[in-house]
Amino acid sequence: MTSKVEMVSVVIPTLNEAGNILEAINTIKEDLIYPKEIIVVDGNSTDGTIEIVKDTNCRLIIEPRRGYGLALRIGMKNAKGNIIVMVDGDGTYEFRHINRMIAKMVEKDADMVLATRMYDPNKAMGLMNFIGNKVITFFYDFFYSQFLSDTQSGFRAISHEAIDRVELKETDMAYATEMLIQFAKEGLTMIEVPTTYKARKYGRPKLRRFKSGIEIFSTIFRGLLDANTIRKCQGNWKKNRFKR
Ligand SMILES: Nc1nc2c(ncn2[C@@H]2O[C@H](COP(=O)(O)OP(=O)(O)OP(=O)(O)O)[C@@H](O)[C@H]2O)c(=O)[nH]1
Ligand SMILES: [Mg+2]
Repeated sequence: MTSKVEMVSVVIPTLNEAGNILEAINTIKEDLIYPKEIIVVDGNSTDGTIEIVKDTNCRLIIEPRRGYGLALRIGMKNAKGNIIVMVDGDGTYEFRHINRMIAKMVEKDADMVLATRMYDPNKAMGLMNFIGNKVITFFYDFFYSQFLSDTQSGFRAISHEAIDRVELKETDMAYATEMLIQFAKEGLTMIEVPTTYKARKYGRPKLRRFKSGIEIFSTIFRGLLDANTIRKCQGNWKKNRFKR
C-alpha cells in the first residue's frame, strides 16, 4: 500500500554507461517533483562512469561483484525513501514518466507500478527481446494469476515496505522476475503504466539472452515448487482484474 510520498529513492545500476548516465541523472533531477535521492550502484566500470557520477551529488556505491540483481539489491538496501524507483542507467527508458508512475501508485494504492513498453508506438524493443518477453510474461501471468504485459521492464516504482517483505536471492537478470513472483505470492498489488522506449545509443547490452532466458524460466518454475503457491495466488486474479 502506498498512500503518500515522503521521499523517492531512485536506484540505478550501471556497468560502463559513461555515455548515458549523466543524461539519466540530470533528467531525474530536473523532472522528479518529489523529495528524492539518486543512488548509483556501479559494477566497477572502466569507461569513466564512476568519475562522472562522482561529479554529481548522487550517492555512489561501488559493487565489484557482477550482477544486475545484486546491484539493485545493494542499492535498495541503502535507500531511505518510502518509494523506490529502479531504472536502468542506459537511457533506454523514459525517465520523465517517473512522476506519472508514482501518481498512479498513490491513486491506486499499489505496491508496485511497472512501466510497460508493450504499447510503445516506436516499437524500439528488438524482435528477439520482444518475443522472449511475451513468452515469459504469458507463463508468469498464467501461473501467478496476474495481468502484466511487460514482466521484463526494469523501470518500476516499488513500495519500500513491500520490498522489505520479500526475500530475493537472484543476482542477475532473473531478479526482476523473482521480485514479481514474490510479490504475487504475498498478494501485493502490481499495476502498469505505458511508457515509451528508446534503443541504446552508447555502449553494449550486458544482457546475455540465452543464459538469462534459462534463469528466468527456471525461476518461474521453481516458484511453483512451493506447495502453497496456487493457494497464495488464486485470489490475485479476481483482485487484479479491475485494478488498472
Ligand atoms: N552494477 C551493475 N550494473 C549492471 C550489471 N549488468 C548490467 N548492469 C546495468 O543494468 C542496467 C541493465 O542492463 P542492460 O545491459 O541495459 O540490459 P538490457 O536492458 O537488457 O539491454 P539493452 O537492450 O542494451 O538495454 C544497465 O544500466 C547496466 O549498466 C552489473 O553486473 N553490475
Ligand atoms: Mg537496458
